[in-house]
Amino acid sequence: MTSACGTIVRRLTSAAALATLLGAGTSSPPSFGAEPMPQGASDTANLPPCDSDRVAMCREVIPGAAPDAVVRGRDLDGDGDADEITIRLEVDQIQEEVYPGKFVTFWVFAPPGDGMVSPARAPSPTIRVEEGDHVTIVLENTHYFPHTIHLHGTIHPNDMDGVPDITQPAVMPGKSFAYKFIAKHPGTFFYHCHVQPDVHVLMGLAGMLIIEPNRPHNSFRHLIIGAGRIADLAAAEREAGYTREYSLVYQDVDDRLHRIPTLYGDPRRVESAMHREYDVTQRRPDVFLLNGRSFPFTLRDTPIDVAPGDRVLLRVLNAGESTINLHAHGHHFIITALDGYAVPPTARVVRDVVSIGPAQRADLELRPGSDDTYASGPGVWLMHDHTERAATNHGISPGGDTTAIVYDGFTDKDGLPKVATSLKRFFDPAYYQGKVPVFDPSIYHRRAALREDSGDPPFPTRGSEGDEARQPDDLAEHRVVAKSCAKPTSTLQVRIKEGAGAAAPGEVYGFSPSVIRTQPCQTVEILVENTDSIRHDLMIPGLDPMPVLDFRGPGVETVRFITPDHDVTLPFHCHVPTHEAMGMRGLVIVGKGSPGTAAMVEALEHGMASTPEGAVAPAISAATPTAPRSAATSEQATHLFTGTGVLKAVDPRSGRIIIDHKAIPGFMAAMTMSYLVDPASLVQGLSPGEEVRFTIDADKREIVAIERRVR
Ligand SMILES: [Cu+2]
Repeated sequence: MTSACGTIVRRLTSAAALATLLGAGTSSPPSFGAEPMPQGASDTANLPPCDSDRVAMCREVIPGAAPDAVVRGRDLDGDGDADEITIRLEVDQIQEEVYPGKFVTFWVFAPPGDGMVSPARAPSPTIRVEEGDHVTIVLENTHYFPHTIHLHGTIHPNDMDGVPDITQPAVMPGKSFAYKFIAKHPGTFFYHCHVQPDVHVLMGLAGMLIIEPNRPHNSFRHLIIGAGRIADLAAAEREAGYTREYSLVYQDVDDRLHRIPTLYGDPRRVESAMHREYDVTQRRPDVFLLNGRSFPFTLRDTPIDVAPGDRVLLRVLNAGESTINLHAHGHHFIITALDGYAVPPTARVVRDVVSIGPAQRADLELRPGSDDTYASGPGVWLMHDHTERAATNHGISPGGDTTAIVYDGFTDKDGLPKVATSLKRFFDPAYYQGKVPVFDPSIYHRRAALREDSGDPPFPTRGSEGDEARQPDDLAEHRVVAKSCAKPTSTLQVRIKEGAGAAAPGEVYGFSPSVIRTQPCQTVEILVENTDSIRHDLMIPGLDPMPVLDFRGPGVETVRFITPDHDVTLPFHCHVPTHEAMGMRGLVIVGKGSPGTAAMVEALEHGMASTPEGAVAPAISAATPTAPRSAATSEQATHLFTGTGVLKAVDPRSGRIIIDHKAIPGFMAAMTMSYLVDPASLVQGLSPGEEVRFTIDADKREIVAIERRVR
């Protein structure tokens, strides 16, 4: 990663990690006779990006992901496309706003992030490979629990089945494992974690796996973040006459389970609460998702865009625990495949409701148009699970996994379908908190107080437990508090360990030592030994320029920086999600440090968070129960900062941008960051490469205004 002023040092790949990637590592037995990679291919991060002319030895560019997240290897069958596909997946804990005001914590598989930026989102990415491909999925377990990947429905070797204890041990925190298989039968499949699946699958460690039939010159993207529209149809789909294709992943959430990881900071407490106290037989789903979102966000994220005459392939996976009964208004589905195997053309049935049980897949064909048989004509047509509770958000309608079939020309400037009245009230969090009357009160023709009723209602109600508040993210802890001094006068060299091999009792990952004492105006060189086969991302965010060292171990790399010219205490942490909470935090003490430093050191050594008065706030700690953001917070004065930068990626679906921004005085050093833009419609029309000026609300941690810069 580079930034405008080059302050971020990013080390990409260590020799040991590379050996693993190339199949020579000790973490897994090679299950097919891969020949050694050609010379000069040793650093995958330096491979060129894939383009249509270059079929082999290249890397796919995924905004926000490390350059070696998806690597295409050699063309083994000589038909003009790459047949060695290596995909790296970490396990991230993330929080997503699934409908207005509702934040849900997920565990997802995601490609490694690029420093400050992470491409992780719910659901786990859709993986696509070609029949005959030699596929390597490297699971780098960056999480604090053991995990595996089970390839559901595919033909693969027994020792690649990913079932802990039965076929192999689970992949421990800080370890990696390469799942290798040759893709056989083409179709729509499923991959998921098989450790404690009653919890891990439902937390989000599940995604769609598509095996495309083998065709010449069949190049396509191998990872679709967040599932959804598949823009680049593979050869066999084009051959079959399809013009558009969608990956649709349905999930249902019992939010009581998803709240647990944010309630407890100690992994032993999380284990006990999730795996022994939470009882899946008493499960009560209340959030229903299509591609990680509920209505109305589904309309923005996964509308089924069609045109008359299209033939649309919907690949549907039920990654939840309840059967879905998928229904389209005005259209009939033709069921072309079930569980990855084709329904013979003579046996195909047409349905307006398709029931899909947990883990099942159905390939459905839509024939938009106006033919009196399959389609009723252009417009905006609802498509939803006809299990009525699944069309609600915690019992308030409309919500859930509802989306719409939207004909071309029926999308508004704000990216939402053109509808008969307005969707505005559904974007107000108050609506789904039950604070807004469903019908306009003026229809009752009276303004008097409600008449008295008596007793408790004889029906189940929504319950009084508060919705999960948005977790504070780490932006606030990344504010610049000191500048490096201009003329260093001395030098200090320190060696530290990071990772599972440096964890203190009760922690999963750690730094050892975690307190580094320096002097003002000193050049500091920290030799960092990463004990793990995953990446750690050491960061000292309070210092400008910000020192960063992100590399995959095991191995040793160095980060250099110059301390400020005054006494100050600079907390540092690992920026990989959850690692800070699981023990990877420390302090650089310059001179005597900030007031209250002794208490911070004390807290660090006893695994407690502390924010002494006058000291730099230490990063959010595991031991701090997360207080819900009170209503008062939003009433306080907002803190607005203005910045400029160049757009690296724009996702109008979710209203997220990745921006390489210059220093934002008083707020943050120059760096590449991913931000939500609110409202999402502000990103309409912006594209990567454009220079923009933006205003960020430091409390909401969202960009609230953005405009193109006139050069
Ligand atoms: Cu880490």
